Amino acid sequence: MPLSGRFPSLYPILDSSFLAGADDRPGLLRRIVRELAGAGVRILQYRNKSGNEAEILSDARAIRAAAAPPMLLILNDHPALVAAAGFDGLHIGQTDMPPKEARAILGPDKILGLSTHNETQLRAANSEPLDYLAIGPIFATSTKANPDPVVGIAGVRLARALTHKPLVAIGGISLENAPRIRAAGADSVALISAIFSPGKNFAKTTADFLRALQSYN
Ligand code: TZP
Ligand code: MG
Repeated sequence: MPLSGRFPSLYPILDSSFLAGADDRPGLLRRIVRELAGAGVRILQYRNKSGNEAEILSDARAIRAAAAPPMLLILNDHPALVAAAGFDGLHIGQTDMPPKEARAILGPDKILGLSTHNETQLRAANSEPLDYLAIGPIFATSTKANPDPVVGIAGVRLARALTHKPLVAIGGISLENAPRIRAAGADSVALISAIFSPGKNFAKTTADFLRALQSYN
């Protein structure tokens, strides 16, 4: 579990749907990683809900090739590909394999995170071999298919009271609401559409978020 020091306050998640139709997919991945790293991002998740293993591995390797430490790279959903991609960890959800099984595949040195959506799941996750917990959706989101009910800022406060593990808030997070979420006790905010939407400047957007969150660092 190589998470040392404070969990990075900003956790961008690159969903593969953002890459659809790109003329130069590895080139776009390279540009994204370099712009985020240049802005100060220290953790990035790659999430692909539709591609086959070959596509996921190829994207992940392009991301790995462009990213230098200290940026931590987390793969969504595919424990068996983490080592092959040279990634630092895995993120799983409630319908994926149990954390202990994922940990057995990853070994002790990789980061493992789990999505939770309510008090029961948070309490259960506390005693699992997990390096961080995500809670959400905090606000309404159109990024995730069939999202659980929103938990709001009160859900962040409750989650903070229930776990000592690093806590990542996700779902509908914007530049405007991010500071309130951190103030409610989340260590980090995870973002998909706030960063990865057509026409966004990745470097500027992430720098704006890091600035908005910096009083909490
Ligand atoms: N899990 C809970 S909400 C969500 C996921 C993957 C989607 C977050 O996307 P956005 O665009 O930041 O609301
Ligand atoms: Mg999953």
